[in-house]
Amino acid sequence: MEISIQLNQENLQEVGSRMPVPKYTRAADTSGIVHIGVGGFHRAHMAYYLHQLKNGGTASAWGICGIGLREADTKLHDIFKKQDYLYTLMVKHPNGKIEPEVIGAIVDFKMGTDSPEQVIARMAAADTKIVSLTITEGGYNFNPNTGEFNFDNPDIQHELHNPNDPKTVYGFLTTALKRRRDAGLPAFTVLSCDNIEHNGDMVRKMLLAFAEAQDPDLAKWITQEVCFPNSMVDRITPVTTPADIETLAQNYGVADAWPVTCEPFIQWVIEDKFSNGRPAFEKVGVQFVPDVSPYEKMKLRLLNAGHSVLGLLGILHGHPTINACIEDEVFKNYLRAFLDEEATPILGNIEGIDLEDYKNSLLERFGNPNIKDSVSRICAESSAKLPKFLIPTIHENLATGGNIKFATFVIAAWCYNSDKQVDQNGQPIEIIDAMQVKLHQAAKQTTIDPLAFIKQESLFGNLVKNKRFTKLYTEAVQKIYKDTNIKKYMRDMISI
Ligand code: CS2
Repeated sequence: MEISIQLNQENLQEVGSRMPVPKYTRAADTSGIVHIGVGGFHRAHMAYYLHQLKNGGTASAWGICGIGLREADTKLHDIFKKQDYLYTLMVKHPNGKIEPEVIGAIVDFKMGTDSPEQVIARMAAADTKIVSLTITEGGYNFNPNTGEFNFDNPDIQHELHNPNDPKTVYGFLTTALKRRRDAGLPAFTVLSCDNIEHNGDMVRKMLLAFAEAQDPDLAKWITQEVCFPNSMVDRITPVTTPADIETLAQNYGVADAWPVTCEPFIQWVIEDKFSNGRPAFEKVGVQFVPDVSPYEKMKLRLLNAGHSVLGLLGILHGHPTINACIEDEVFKNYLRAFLDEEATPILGNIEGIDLEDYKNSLLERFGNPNIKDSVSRICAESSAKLPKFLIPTIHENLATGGNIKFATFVIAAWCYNSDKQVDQNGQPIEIIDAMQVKLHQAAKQTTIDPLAFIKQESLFGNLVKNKRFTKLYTEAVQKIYKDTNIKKYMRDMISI
């Protein structure tokens, strides 16, 4: 392949001879959507849907202004700016085929840490109609046990009293909404795209708790004017690796410092409640429904929980990726047994969905050998994920007398990983988790008190009081602490 061309607006035509590029005109001032948290997922999902819509000739007035609220977002901001906010999406098919395409839906990017004012101004601008979020499960600032807003966070305390120097999404949203109200502008929609059941209701409840404490009149206005649709989002988006950047340069001659890779599958189900208009996303396959709850629950309790089952057991066993887990018959059958015996019974009937087909397709997606989704991505921030993905399933099965052994064993593995931080071959496991220190402190008491890890009430609620659970859990941790060759225990549990 000839010398690589730098991906940017000026070179777009030339890049277009090597891969598909946007067919539409891009302008920084067409940003009806302001998006907080421009990770790989947003770029593979919402930005891609908008890109398709714009390519089809509709939505020309819509664009996305990305926002970073953490210092860590500076790296993307700097790279992105040099590329005029263009990036390559590399769709990776199971047969090895890669389909790269340049996405142009993001037309601007601002850092809240550099200048809160420019972010507030953008959100408060007359043409902003939607503020969407992918701030991760941990970004919502709630206590997982009580479900209430966490006022102890020092950033929250700061912005509560300094509305013009916001730090978190809540400070930015309230200050921008206040400006809109004072200027007589309509409110924007707050659209959560995170993996949380009732994600719209959740952000609404948290934002109102914050606004109530800051400015009760504003809270009233928000209650009346702002829509918070619930949505279910889905597309597996692994972490970009140096090999992906290399593939793009070598095979396609395009220099992109931060491409995004993803699976072919994509899904978005949203409640059609918008305060101030929306793009016609239904034209590109987005489903608008009156109630998204059954879809959310299905996805979180099957796909996301399934990921955590494979990730937490796989990392201890030494499997590097989710597809390596699926290639291992014991892991694959264990996952299927968890899905069939523990997750499915609590889902009930979901209208229009065949759960058998859904689970079969999940196993295929997880097994995509070209995706190489690392178990470390899945295990990252387990303390924010498991209270949403897996622990409620245990609670619900305990209440109905359902099976809990597969999920319980996963919790025991999580405890062991948090304590020892090595896999069964003695290789270090890097724990990436905002609660890493607390998890480690609790887990390392296990040999003295087998239930020490479960006593973390903010994660497990009152699980420690349930005898059926504690008996199974104690047996599971004792087994793992005795011998980390978990595969033999897993094999016994699925009897193959
Ligand atoms: C994963 C998700 O973070 C996780 O643990 O389960 O990122 C998952 O890949 C996406 O939700 C897929 O839509």
